[in-house]
Amino acid sequence: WDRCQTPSVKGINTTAGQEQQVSAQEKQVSEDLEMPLARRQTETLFQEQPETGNQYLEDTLLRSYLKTHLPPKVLEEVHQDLERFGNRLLTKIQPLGWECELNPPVFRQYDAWGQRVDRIDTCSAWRRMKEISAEEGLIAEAYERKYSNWSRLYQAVKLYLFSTSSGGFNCPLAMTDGAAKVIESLGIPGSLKNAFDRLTSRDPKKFWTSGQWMTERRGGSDVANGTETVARRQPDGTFRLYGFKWFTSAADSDVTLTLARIADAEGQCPQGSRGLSLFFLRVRDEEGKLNNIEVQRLKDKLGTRQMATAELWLQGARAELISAEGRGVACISNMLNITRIHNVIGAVASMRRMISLSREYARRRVAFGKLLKDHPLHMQTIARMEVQVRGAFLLLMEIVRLLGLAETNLASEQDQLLLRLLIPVAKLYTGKQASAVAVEAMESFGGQGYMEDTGLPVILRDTLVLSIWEGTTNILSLDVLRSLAKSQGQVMAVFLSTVQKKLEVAEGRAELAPAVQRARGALGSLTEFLEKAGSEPAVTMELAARDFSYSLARIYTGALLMEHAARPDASSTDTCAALRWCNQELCPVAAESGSGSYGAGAALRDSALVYGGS
Ligand code: UCC
Repeated sequence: WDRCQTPSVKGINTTAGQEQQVSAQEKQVSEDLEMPLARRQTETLFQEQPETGNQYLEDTLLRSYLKTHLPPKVLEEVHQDLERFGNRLLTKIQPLGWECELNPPVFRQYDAWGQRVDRIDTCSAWRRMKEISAEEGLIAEAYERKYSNWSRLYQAVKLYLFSTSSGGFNCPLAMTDGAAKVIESLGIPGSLKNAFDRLTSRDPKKFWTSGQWMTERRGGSDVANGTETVARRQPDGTFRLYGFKWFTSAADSDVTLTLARIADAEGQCPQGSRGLSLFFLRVRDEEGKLNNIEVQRLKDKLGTRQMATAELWLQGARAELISAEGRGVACISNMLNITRIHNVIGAVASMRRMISLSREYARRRVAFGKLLKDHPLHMQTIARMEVQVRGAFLLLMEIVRLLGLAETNLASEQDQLLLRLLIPVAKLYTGKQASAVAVEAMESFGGQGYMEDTGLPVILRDTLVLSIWEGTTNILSLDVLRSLAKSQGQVMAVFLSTVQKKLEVAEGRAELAPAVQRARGALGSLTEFLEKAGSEPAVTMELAARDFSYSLARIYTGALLMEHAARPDASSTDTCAALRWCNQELCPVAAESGSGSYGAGAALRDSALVYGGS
């Protein structure tokens, strides 16, 4: 919040008890009334500014999760580092994040003498974020594996704490992590060793970030048909790329991965998904000159304005083929799965930040003669958001726990299947949750929430992209179906048995019984739906994809909340969160199916509703 304070606004920095605050306010009001009118008009000290402290120390759910799951020795070290990092975020990094917002990147196409330069100038705070990312090991941690399978989770926790203070630097970090993952999954070929070392470096002077240039004019979601970029083979075995990339996030990155079609001797290119191959390229050379790339313009975005997103012409950019020919999509999906996890991190972090600010504001702001926190309806609203963020947080932890196991060869086949399924489920669900929570939390500040200089609209704008970036909700729902088809249904068997096991753990706690019962009912409805859908035309599953994915998200998250609430040292708050989560419709796909939303004629009826018709 500190970062959001403009010099013209005076905040009240009291930490005194609330009663004192109320009486201080009353005193202020009576003093105001005695003031000459002119002074009253210039006085700005009349709103309470919420203040949060060390994010790590204040996050009770995060701390209880780490205490429950990490081995004691790891916990001890991690705790110390996170407490230190929490202080650094509060005192140093948050103000830099705000500077990034105030000084967005500027594109300069020509220099003063008419030379084409295509420079993207970023502010010093943005460049400092890059150094901090290296110093803090925000990528390195996951690849050094100092804490074996727990390293990935630890990295995710640091990124979660960093996210809303990062001034948008979480975006290049997501893609950098994705690029490192792709290179690692290729066995770190010699030609990419230097790049891998730099992408995973703790040395700010060496550290590189990566882009992910997937989107072209004809294809944001439909990459297979929309990618027009052509790769021409050179005598030395490298390639030159020709094409137009329509959205390139963090275009100031050092390197990138991108897709293109390799032309044959006649200049013909294979079409479709199997015609795409994956390339690695340096964006600039040692002198900073672009690699036969022209920047057309920077995008004028609703949010993430701290970060340069550009339209780029590739005019013979020198690149290295890194996938097998025609295996570009399969190869880059390693990157997509990592950036989708980062998307989940961003979603949970945004929710947590907005709720923390809202909670603090309610401790200070007086309305109708009492603090907001003493208005039951206001508290109910924040409590509902708290249930959402708790569920999303546990889902995130589950995914990075599984990823950590997979990356250290400790994952069973079931763990791997579950991970493949839960990534799109979590990405699509938390993206939507975060947008809803950010809007609700903004409202909890009344008109203040709508004011630019409070910083709240920045968080809102930057949150709204999360359901679009890295695949929209519908595309991710179809990816959920892809994971089912590819595993020939095995993934569902693993899902069902894992939830069952968690429910068995929760059964030991009598107070969780209503939640267990509802989750069992939802599992039954889900199974019944799948059995029926198996004999329906394919369009049924396509129409059901989103509701089906929501059902998986709600059921699995409910099971995680119950599991957390069944720990020996669980609090009544943990139980309450699990019960409340499970009180919602856990299996919307079964409910909708019953009302004929996916059956014969449903698509025509939807179309008639949208466009009119009989
Ligand atoms: O939006 C962007 C901005 C970047 C900003 C980054 C910051 C984010 C972090 C935020 C932090 C706060 S970049 C562009 C984003 N674009 C997308 O996400 C693309 C969305 N479209 C899809 O995901 C589609 O589903 C496609 C492109 C993957 C569909 O392609 P295809 O070629 O039609 O799909 P196929 O034929 O089904 O899959 C080809 C292969 C198959 O493997 P094989 O051939 O062995 O059977 C699939 O199983 O790829 C495999 N595959 C996957 N494998 C496809 N998707 C996956 C997956 N998710 N995991 C594993």
